Amino acid sequence: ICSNAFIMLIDYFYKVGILFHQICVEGNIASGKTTCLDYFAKTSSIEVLTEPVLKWRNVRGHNLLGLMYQDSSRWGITLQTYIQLTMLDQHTRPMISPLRMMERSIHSAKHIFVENLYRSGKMPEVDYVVLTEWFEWITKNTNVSVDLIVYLQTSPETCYERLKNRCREEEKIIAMEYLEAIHQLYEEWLIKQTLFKVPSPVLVIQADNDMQKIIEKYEENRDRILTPYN
Ligand code: DCP
Repeated sequence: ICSNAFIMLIDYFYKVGILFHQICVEGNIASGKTTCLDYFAKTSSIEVLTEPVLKWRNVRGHNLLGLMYQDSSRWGITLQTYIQLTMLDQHTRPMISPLRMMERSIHSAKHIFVENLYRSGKMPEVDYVVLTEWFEWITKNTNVSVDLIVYLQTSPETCYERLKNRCREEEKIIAMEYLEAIHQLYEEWLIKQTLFKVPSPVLVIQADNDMQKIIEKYEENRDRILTPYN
């Protein structure tokens, strides 16, 4: 009985967001999010959830990411519906450590990527409205809260260079304009804060520099990132 009560108490704390510190790393495509997560995974005792890109590339044999880049007007809604599901799964997964860092969030999926498809005329209003209804239901009825956003701020040019170097097959088609559009939305959302409600405080890390300098910045900001209620 005692251990059941303890589990229920921890579950309650998790649901209301007490005791747990959930950090999301945000930034443009190829801004260095995975490297950031890997670094903190290696140098501290936190739980790290990387983005489920592998799932998006193989949903029962279908490559949704590839389809979206081939024809975003047709497949944008398909990919984003699935991404919303995988993000919901990540946010609501019971935490196995008091500190958790995850790559992106359900919030940026909606406010950046869905928004970009809609604004660029690649997603019809009807699809946008349905995804919005889903998103609003999820944010109202489940705990997808975030305690801190670490925003890796880069220039679109840097991301373009990194993207070319890493050569992910589906992404060969990505043009500079796409990275610029994503960058603008991130700046409006997290810096100007004029786009949508920001779900948590934001810590900005300049991530245009080489790896060594960026790691120095992670070290300088380690306490601010990993200490709850800072
Ligand atoms: N993507 C998308 N819609 C989303 C989230 C991501 O279309 N809601 C796409 C953009 C990329 C791919 O998925 O082509 C992987 O996304 P990320 O930029 O998040 O992952 P990276 O591995 O590129 O991040 P980084 O290089 O910063 O580690």
